[in-house]
This record gives sequence, C-alpha cells and structure tokens, in this order.
Amino acid sequence: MRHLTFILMSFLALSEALAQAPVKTTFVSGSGRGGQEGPAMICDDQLSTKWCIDFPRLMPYSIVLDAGQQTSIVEYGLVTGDDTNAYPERNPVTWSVSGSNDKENWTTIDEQKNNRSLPAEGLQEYRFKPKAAGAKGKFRYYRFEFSKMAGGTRIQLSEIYLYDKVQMPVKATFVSGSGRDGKEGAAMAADGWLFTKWCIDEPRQMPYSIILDAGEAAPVTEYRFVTGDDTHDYPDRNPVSWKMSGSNDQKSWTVLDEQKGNRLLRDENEQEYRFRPATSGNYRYYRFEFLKMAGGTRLQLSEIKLFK
Ligand SMILES: [Ca+2]
Repeated sequence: MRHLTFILMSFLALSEALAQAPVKTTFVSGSGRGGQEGPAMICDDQLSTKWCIDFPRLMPYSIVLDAGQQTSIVEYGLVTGDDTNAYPERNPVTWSVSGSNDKENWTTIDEQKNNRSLPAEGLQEYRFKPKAAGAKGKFRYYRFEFSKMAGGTRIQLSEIYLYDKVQMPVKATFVSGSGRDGKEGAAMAADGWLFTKWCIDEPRQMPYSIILDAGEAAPVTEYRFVTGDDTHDYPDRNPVSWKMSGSNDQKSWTVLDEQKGNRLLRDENEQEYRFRPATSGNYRYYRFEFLKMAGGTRLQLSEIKLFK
C-alpha cells in the first residue's frame, strides 16, 4: 500500500510540476444551438453550466476559443460535466486541438486518439500537454474538434481551460491548526504525504482552522484539497463550506475565497480537488477555516496544497 502511495505521490508531484495558470478566453463559435447547454457554456467560467450536444450530423463537434492575444499554450484542461459519474459515455476520447490567428488557417498542435483519461467523475479537470505546443508558434484562436466519445454520439464538458505559463507548487509549511498534535493533527494536512491526514471532531472548536507558511510572500492562484484515506466510507467528513484568507503578520487577514455548500469533494479516497481563489495577493501566510462538513462535525483532509 505504501509503495502504491509513493508511486501515486510521484505521479502527483510530476503533474504538479507541470501545472499552469489559466488564460482568460472568450467564446467564438461551436457546434450546437445557443442556450442552456449550448457551446458558449464551455468558457463561461462556471462549472455549473455545460456544453451538451447529441447531433451526429454535426460531428466532429467543434469549439473555437479566443485567447484575446497571440499566445502559446503549454497545457489545456477538459472539465467533465456535472453528471458524468452517471453518463461517462459522454466523455470525449478522440479529439484534436489547433491554433490560428485568422480563424481560417489552422495548425494542429495536439491529437488524442482513444484517450480514456477522463473517468466517470463529475466536474473534474483533466489536463493535457499539446504534443506540438510552442514549436508551432503563437496563436490567438484555439479550436477543439471532438470526433469520438466513450460511447454514443453525445458529448458533454463543463469547461475547457487553456494555460500559457508554468504554475509552481508552493512549498508550504505548517504553522498552527485546530485540534491536538500527533497522529491525526492539523500538521498532517501539510506534511506532503497522502497516507497521513488531519482528522478532527471537536464541535466547540469550530470553525476548524489551519495556517500555512508559504516561506515568502507569494500570490496563490490555486489551492487543492486531498480527501482522506477512508473518505469512500466517510464522505460526510468532506468540507463543504470554508474560507481562505491571506496575511503577512498572522494578525490582519484578508479573505481571498469563500465557498458555501460546495459539494465538489466526493466519496473518493486520496483524491485531489482544485479550487481557484476569487482573489489573490502577495501573502506569506494562508489560513483555511472550515465552517461546515458534508454531515456532522468531523473533518478530514490528507493534504492542502498551494500553487502560485
Ligand atoms: Ca498528509
């Protein structure tokens, strides 16, 4: 088990090193009609909306995004739909990505054939590195063409993200947190290991808090929660409402993100879930306050990770 965990961690470390910050895109055109599940839903920056289409004659289904300026994409992310756990056959498995500066001449930067990376999980982002990124030049427009789904002809995706620069993991250290020290203390959420966790059930201490030290002032543009080792049996321990704040003196705190009733964390063991704070700033200390769990007063998380 530990060996497997180590392999998993090595893989996560690698994917983190390759992680990036998103480009602000606007919708240009896409297959299907407008409206509630139309193609524009793919870049409205909301996970609660999705592009969902089943119109075989329009295949390959396409999406064109405007990056606002010529840019070189080092990674892109496909986010599954809200009910993909019930309809995994709607995940794309074969697609191509191309870039253009005039929307007429397109240069292929990536092709994926029978790629089954997108599993039966709702609202999860899966990132891909274009095989010919950079080498092919900079483009303002990016086109995605989906020619095959896992089953049938219906596709659904809630967002497509483009990334143009490298985002680095912040080496954060534990400062303080709610609960006792020891085996399941708050420090376990920042020790770098997935098989150790912070697990607390002290109602009188709520909201549970944890403070992390980024080592130097740095703007955190993404944070991730990793669920506990037995979350499959205890999904009620996942946080659903929390606040993230930044500080440079650990006295005055600025709220950077607030989540209420967020059910993104599922009943999966040691799974990583990404969040983008509403705002970011140059702070050295980051505090997370957990106000509500999926059920009851027990919270567990195996890791909290910061990225800049
Ligand atoms: Ca841990």
